[in-house]
Amino acid sequence: MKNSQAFLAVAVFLLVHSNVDALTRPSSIRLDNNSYTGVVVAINNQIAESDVLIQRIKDMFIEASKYLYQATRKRAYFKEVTILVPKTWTPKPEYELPGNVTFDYADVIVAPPNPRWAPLTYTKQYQGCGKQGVHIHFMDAFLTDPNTELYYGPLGRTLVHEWGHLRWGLFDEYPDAVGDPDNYQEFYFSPTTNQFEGVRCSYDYNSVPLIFFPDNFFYRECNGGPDVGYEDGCVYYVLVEQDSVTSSIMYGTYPLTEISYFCDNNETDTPNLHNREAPNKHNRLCGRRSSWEVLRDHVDFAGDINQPRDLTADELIPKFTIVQHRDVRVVLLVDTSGSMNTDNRFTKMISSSANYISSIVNDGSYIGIVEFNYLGIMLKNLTLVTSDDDRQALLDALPPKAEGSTAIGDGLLKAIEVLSEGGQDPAGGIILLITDGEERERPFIADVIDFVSDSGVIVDTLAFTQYAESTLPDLSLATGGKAFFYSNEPGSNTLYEAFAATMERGDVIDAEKRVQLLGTSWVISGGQLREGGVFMDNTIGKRTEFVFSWTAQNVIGIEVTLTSPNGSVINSSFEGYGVDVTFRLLTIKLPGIAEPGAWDFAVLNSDARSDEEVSITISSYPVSDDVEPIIVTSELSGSITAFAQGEPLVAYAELRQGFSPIIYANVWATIERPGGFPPIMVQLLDNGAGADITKYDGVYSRTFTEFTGIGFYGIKIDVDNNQGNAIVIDASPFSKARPIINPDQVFDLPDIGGFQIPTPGTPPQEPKGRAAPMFSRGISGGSSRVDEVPAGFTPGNDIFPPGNIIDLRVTASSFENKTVTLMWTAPGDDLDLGAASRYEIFRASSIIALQNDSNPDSHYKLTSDDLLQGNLTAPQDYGTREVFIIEVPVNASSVASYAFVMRAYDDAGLVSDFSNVVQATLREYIPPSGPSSEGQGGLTGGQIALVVIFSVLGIVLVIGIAGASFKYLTKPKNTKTVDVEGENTDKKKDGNANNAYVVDA
Ligand SMILES: [Ca+2]
Ligand SMILES: [Ca+2]
Repeated sequence: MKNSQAFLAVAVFLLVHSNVDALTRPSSIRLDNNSYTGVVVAINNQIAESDVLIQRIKDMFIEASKYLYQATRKRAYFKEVTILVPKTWTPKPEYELPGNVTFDYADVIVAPPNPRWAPLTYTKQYQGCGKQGVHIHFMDAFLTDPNTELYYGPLGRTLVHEWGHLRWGLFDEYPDAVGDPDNYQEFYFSPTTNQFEGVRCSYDYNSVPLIFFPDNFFYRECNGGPDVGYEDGCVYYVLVEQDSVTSSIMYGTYPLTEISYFCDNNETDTPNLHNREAPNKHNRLCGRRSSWEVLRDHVDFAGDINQPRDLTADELIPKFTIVQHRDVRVVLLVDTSGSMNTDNRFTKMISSSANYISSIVNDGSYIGIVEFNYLGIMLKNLTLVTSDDDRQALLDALPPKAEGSTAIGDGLLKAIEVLSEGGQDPAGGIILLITDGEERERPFIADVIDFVSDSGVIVDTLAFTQYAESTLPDLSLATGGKAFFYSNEPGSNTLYEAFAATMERGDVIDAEKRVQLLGTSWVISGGQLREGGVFMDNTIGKRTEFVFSWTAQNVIGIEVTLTSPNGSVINSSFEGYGVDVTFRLLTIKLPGIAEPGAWDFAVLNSDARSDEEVSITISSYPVSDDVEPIIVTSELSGSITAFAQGEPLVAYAELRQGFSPIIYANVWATIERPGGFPPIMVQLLDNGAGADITKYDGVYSRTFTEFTGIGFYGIKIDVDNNQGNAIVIDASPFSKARPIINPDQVFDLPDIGGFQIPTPGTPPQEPKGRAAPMFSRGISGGSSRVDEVPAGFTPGNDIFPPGNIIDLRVTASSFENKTVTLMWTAPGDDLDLGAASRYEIFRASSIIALQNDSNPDSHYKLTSDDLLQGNLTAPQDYGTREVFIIEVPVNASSVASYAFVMRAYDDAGLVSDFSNVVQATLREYIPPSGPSSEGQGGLTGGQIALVVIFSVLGIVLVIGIAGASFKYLTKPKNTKTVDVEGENTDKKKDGNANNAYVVDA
């Protein structure tokens, strides 16, 4: 295999990674000279081999490049795109080596569906407005099924919409019942026009207010009107035929050929003018700034860079490089300098290396070993692991002792040499660098970082204690690697995690991924027993291992007893119970499939005289290919945290089974801190507030603010089922983005990849799910480094204000009682932690009045006299739902409207930014609702077919609003003519001001 790889290595495509307000995940996207490069599309290894799919991806980018160039008014296009195909596909000569391209860090993934969004494409975004997201997720059928383009418009346009989410941190401008359920509304009252308006951007759409009755399967014009509002369930239905509108791409109606741009704030350019009043997610998270206002502050365009440039059609065609996953090659680069003898660092490193070689390395991987002290020394060349003998040969090569200086740079060069043996290209090889000390010998990391990065190797770094070289995260970042921190304190076990991460780069399918149930460390006093447990869920159970390491030399330091869920006891007499005194490892391997349920373990320090440090790692593998395992991944806001500039550290954990998000789970982060301070635990929440921008997407978020000084902050994530409450999302039976079609043509919509296209106007429902199995997981969340603290800082200082309220909303209003009910999630004293001390709530006539005024606090500030419920001076703890009922003056005859904005203070007088602004409408007249007043109501499911058949003759509904009559009729399935381009001859404008139209039979 080695030789054939060398022959195939016609070229290696290397990506330069950078840190653009990124997460700890590396990104190689750049915009230079109007050209996007470093864009990675990765195809999941569960996707069947398909040349058509590759071609569709290429076609999509070719189209997207032109559309992006137009949409950015000649400022950006796609120049270079790398497509990563899985190892499971047949190798081809044109597939290049993957270099440092991996599936996990790709920008666009083609993968099995996430049922929360399927069949639609979505962008996973952890952070917020203006920040880069995680990836765009296409279901493969969405790319290959011709129905996609019929109903959702050209793929290239879909991609540019998603690119707005991914690269620039823009959000959807359409009402989104799935992605933004708490804030979903179709219409709002505009104090500017004094009318009820549909949520949209720009204003210039032709539309009709329609209500859909899924049980009867028909539409009719909504009761109500622009002056009084519409009945519940009414949707703003965008028509296929438009006159002047040209924006916006983030509104999602790009199937209309007219839609060519992102909204801007130029008041004279109405077809592209941003709608600042619309209560959508974009306005809520981006402070009501238009897409272009966000873009002009983005690193791609800030400072007037990438100004418009004329390019030919040929120049806009991207260059594609296809690369393929290869075998995993790892060099362990271990620090054997004298300082490693301190605090048992060396023994722990060797124990975990031995465990890695024995248990974690997958068959078919290549492993080499290099040590460094005064210089780098090869201990074992790259060895293909296929047998126990291969593993033993590697174990025998582990270094026996540590002494001397620290030459990290030379170690890196030696490791690259090992990866280059036999003329192989080192690109794509992984170096796991484990070190505890500052560099003493040249070359330093800084001397070799460019060479290392150019060679295409990936360097994962494991910082061993606070003293570890502070350029390690930079080295990981520059090479697309991951930075780990091991504190050497009780509770920390990232040592094992860092090793396991190397295998995950090997294109392992989920069904073959190692799952870590627990990773921790304990100090057990002499002669004492300590007990713990894990829950073995029914998705895993193969190759289950309980691994314990101890530190005392040349003795068996511990004894372990396991108790299975049915009460069987496993001890040293068990066949799978093994002890290795040389590497200080006690391993219990369970044969077959481990019994699901609660496994308890007890560890005895058998030496009565001294304390023992015990590391514990419990892992298993998915039980079969048919059951998808529960996977937990995590990210931090950055591998470096600018605390001195007031930046907090944000932890994110994502929980899924296959690609289905798991919600309502219990997720905790433990953060280890420098300076000898105890670790802090915070609960991560999927609540759509504070640091969490999307509710119920299976991404749990929380800020951490309790810094104790300069050094590494290591994160551990623990997850469980929350006492049986966790749910795996199966389906969201609602279309977040609607296909743009005539309402008389929506019958019998096809499916895409097995997911029915939801009929536009289908009433939103809660996501559907199934109970998650009982499970528990404990993983490392990586680490972040603080280089500088604010002037005069001592731990405990109040540095952070309360968090910004991003989910303020109006949940009720009463014209009769003259009340408005506001709801939001309480911020903390320090961002997401604790409780604030008081709230300020301002009331104005309109959102525009607030926005046009540079001092929102010049508007009326509520006092306790205005409140029927709620207390301005007693905010609740972070994450608690606040409900305030506010009395407002109502002088108008039928409709009154107020905008509200608020902020929170802490006890140190620090204040949050203003919240999102909401507009409350109080109206006297509530339009009646129901299927219709013409006897169409009450149709049962069995009668739907009759409706469809009779509709050939025309079921005519007459609605008596303002004297206008509109007709809608259903059509039989066989007459369906889908036309998204507005060429349909069945309809014509009726010419009235509402732009509603009549459908003739
Ligand atoms: Ca979330
Ligand atoms: Ca504070």
